[in-house]
Amino acid sequence: MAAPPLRLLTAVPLCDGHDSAISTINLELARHGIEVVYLGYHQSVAAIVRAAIQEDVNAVGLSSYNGGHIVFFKEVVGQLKAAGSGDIPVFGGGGGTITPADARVMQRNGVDRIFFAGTPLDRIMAEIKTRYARPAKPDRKFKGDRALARAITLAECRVGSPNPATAGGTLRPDAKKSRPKAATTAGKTFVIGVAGPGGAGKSTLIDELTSRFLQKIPRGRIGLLANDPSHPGTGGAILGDRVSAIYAQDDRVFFRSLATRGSLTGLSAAAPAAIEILRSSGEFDLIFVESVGVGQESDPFGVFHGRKLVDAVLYVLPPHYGGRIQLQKIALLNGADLVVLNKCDDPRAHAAKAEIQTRLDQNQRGQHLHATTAAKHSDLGVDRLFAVIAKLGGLDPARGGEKACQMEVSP
Ligand code: B12
Ligand SMILES: Nc1nc2c(ncn2[C@@H]2O[C@H](COP(=O)(O)OP(=O)(O)OP(=O)(O)O)[C@@H](O)[C@H]2O)c(=O)[nH]1
Ligand SMILES: [Mg+2]
Repeated sequence: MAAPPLRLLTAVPLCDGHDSAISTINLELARHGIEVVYLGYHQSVAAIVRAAIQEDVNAVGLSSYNGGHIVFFKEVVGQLKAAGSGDIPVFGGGGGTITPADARVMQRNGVDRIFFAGTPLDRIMAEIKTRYARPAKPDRKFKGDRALARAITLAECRVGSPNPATAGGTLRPDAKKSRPKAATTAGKTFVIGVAGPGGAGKSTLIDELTSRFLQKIPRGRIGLLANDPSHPGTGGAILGDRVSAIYAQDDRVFFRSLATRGSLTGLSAAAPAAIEILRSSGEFDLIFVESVGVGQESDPFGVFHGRKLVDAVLYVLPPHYGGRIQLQKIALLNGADLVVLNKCDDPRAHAAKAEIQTRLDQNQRGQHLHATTAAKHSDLGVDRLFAVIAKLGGLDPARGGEKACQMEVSP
């Protein structure tokens, strides 16, 4: 099986806001064809370990300037081991705050490599590529989320490695072959595809809906599959949706980032398989699949091909979509099951609401526009949207104390 591209998780530890170094490193990694899942700064050991496992990364890179590196790195190594994922190496840097003497202690504690101040970026990149590249193989020892994560990695390998030479131009043949299959597996998992223009607030909205899920369905699990673009030239990617996923820091959430790797559909070519892996695990009540920021003609979930990949499509628009003509051109407004106007704190939202609802009325499908401000915690619009989703998906109230379906659903 072909070696998949290198996938790394990067983060800055708790009580540390020095993110400038890691931002430079992230960009450089992506420029070298590496997929980087960036978790953000002020991150706990538990959050880093959970993300490393769910993302099935080749290694974890930490950037630490707060002086607590010896203890923190040791704890990450220890918790990875305790979780049965001691095969994931931990490396990092922290400029002059990590001395060679500290690094020796850290290496005795199981840390793989420390890059000191003054190390040229090119040398760091070359070493990372040789040290951490390895083919992904099935491993029966993996359990729980790591087993799911590895199955998704293997699915990504099956649909092909990135090819910078062809990625920018055409839909790759293997991507075509694995175009959305119909959502065939009947069962309790309700899968929602979330599309919309770049920056509309898809990830923020999904995160807020995740918080509602965690509140209302206390014993269920939710899966999040976030597709982000690979760079057409280098094949690298900054998989940045996880940074907005505050509520993913809960064991009842499985979050996996997928790079598009040359697929021009708005989804990774492995997305259908990844959905099926999560569905067939039987663990998830609800799955959100976020597409990359899509254009006017996009149909990432196969709505217009009679082979809908998901159970429902949610289309998110921001108030700054242009005007009536732009609305008319957005094909998915005809096919979406749920349409959301997000960023309703924007003064343009008032006029946008009326304009979009008129556009939806022309479809004669009884589509109702949901108005949300996902950036605001406890937004009533998000509450109502979740209630509609819970009803639509038949989320089982028996799995939770509070009955999701009894929440108010009127707009
Ligand atoms: C820039 C900076 C800031 C900026 C941070 C901006 C930002 N958003 O990151 C600002 C001004 C905000 C800031 C604030 C503070 N800072 Co400051 N800051 C620095 C400074 C000058 C540079 C750090 C840096 O980004 N270097 C650039 C990187 C690219 O180079 P490098 O550090 O040499 O790293 C190399 C390798 O280690 C490697 N690397 C680094 N990380 C990683 C990760 C991976 C995965 C890999 C592969 C490689 C790698 O890359 C480089 C390649 O050569 C350092 C001093 C210094 N000269 O290091 C202090 C320093 C880190 N800060 C310090 C302090 C004390 C603070 C404050 C607490 C000050 C205060 N009292 O408010 C605050 C805390 C802020 C917070 N919230 O955490 C101290 C830390 C002391 C300690 N730990 O013992 C330092 C060392 C300054 C000092 N001498 O006192 N800081
Ligand atoms: N004012 C305002 N900003 C919001 C709202 N929702 C999200 N944002 C901000 O909009 C920016 C983009 O949000 P994301 O959730 O990353 O958007 P996205 O659609 O997932 O973006 P891509 O995945 O890159 O396409 C972030 O800075 C959010 O904080 C909102 O309701 N109001
Ligand atoms: Mg997003």
